[in-house]
Amino acid sequence: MTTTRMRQGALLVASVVVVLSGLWLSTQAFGAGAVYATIASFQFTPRVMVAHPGDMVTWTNNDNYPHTVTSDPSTISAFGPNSDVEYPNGIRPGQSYTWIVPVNAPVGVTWYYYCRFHGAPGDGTSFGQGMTGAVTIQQQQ
Ligand SMILES: [Cu+2]
Repeated sequence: MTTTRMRQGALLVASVVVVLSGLWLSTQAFGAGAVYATIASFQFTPRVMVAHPGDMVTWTNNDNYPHTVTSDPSTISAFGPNSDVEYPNGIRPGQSYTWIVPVNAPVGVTWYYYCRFHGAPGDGTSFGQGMTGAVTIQQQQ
């Protein structure tokens, strides 16, 4: 291979990298991020998640019992996670529930949630009792 060809090859690789990172950036700007949590041993892990407007937040039940992801009562709860919409009898073992953060979700807001079988709601600004978790909305980077 001549030096010229090697230079051309390197240029091609560099171009592909630039295009790919551009795609990645536009995907991020579009808000197609994904955040994951698991449910096991009557706990949400991680208990506190950080997401951005437009992100998909998915909980997967790896436990042996059904659980729910139920927003605490508050002014923002109507737009928060509510697994009953998809699974009225709870998220069964092996099932996943996905909530999409509203694209107009206020940055800095925290959705507190609980499992209505094994927990109790807080006042919308703090954890309730038993199985509880929270999703905090941060600014898109
Ligand atoms: Cu539960």
